[in-house]
Amino acid sequence: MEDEVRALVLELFDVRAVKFGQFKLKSGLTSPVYFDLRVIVSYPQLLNQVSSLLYQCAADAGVRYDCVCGVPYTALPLATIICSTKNYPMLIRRKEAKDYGTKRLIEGNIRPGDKCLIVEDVVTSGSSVLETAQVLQAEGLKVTDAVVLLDREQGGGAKLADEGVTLHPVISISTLLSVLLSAGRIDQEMCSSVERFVRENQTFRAGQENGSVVKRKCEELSYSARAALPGAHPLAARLLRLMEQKRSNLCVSADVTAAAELLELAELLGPLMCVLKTHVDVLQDFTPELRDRLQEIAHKHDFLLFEDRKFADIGNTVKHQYQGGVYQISSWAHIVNAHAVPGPGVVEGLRAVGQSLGRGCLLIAQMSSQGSLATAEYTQAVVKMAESFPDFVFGFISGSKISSNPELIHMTPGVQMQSGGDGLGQQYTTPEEVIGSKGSDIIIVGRGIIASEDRLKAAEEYRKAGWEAHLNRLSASS
Ligand code: S5P
Repeated sequence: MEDEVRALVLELFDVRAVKFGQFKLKSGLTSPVYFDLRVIVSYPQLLNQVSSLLYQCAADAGVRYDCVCGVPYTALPLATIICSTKNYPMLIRRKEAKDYGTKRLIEGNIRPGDKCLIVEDVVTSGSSVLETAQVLQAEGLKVTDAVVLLDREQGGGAKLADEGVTLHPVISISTLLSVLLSAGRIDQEMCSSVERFVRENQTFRAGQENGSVVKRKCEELSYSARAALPGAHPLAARLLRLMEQKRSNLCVSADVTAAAELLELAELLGPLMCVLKTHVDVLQDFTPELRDRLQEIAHKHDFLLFEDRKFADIGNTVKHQYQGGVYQISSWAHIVNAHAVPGPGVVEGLRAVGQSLGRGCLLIAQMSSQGSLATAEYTQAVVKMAESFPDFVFGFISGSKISSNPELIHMTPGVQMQSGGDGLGQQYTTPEEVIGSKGSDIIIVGRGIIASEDRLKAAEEYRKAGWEAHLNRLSASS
């Protein structure tokens, strides 16, 4: 296969499916190499050649499978050719987020228990392959292997292995570089620059500690390092910076019904928290003066205001709900949140009001309540939606870390010192678990503090527990 791979690398270079220069990636990073394998559909012979090598790669590795699924979209024609020429049934994964919930996620005849081979064009972090594997597994299929044309060797193989999927690459980036270098298509300087980029942009590695395999995400950065990332939303950057300065990842959920009590809490706990979360519609005496006072106190103690309004309507309606009415939320709340269930229109409506004011939005990807209907597919679709509004959505309400993008912030409600519930469906997890094991960034604590006899003391205990869990997580990953 070596000669065939060598010929293929040169051909990919010649049709500009592999490019060298300076390319801004979705993550905001500038990469010296870029792969655009979509172009190969214009070269039927190349398309056949790639498909045949993918098939051969799985065969050489002794992989047995009953059906094949291509990761949408570039790998779809490749999977089609493999299935049609080698006589395998094919499955198609739907990708359109807007169809989740109403349409099937997989098209084709699913036979639970069958083994499905995944086909992909390029792997960087491995998350697209993993997502496809999870959707297939949710339908009862077994997924243990994936073939990929090009592995960028940035940690995708290790991440997939960690999730029980073996990656079989036809071409690794090191092979690609050595073929192009020896053929004189690139010079040593370019080769070294790509090698350096690959080395410095690893997304995952697994390490041994105390004899057990520990997952280590290399993107485990301090809050201030994340604030400095080029793609961080300005509000996220501000929040991450103040978290570092105040040594606090505590958001207090001030669910009280009297304005005076809310102001008292803001003043008392201001120095300890990074965010004050409100439900202004439960106040019996909301006034425009309250808004002004809250803003003054937030400014004085350097925390952000988060109105937990959970918008969930069509774009035009949420626009009015955000801007107008009695509460005029957009005029004072730095942060709001929204359910993704109406589709992207809800974010577009909110963004039309909030973006020019420098506001930001969190999407609700999971809920802490028992029996929540947010399935794994729903959560994945929310992550996708967030990624498509980087100028307004800067994170999630979720039970755990659901996106490996360090520019996005995860805030987790349902936190108390003891796990348990409240008799009305709320489920509690401890700060150590939320920040330490589940990888979230901010704990949202309501009654754990509000119902305590000494609110200041309780808030300090939560701040300390959340912060120490964060420091422990950082040191475990270094
Ligand atoms: O899934 C969720 C999302 C939110 S924002 N579960 C939640 O509990 N919340 C909010 O967090 C909820 O509305 C309340 O304001 C707070 C939790 O309060 P606690 O008293 O149970 O800590």
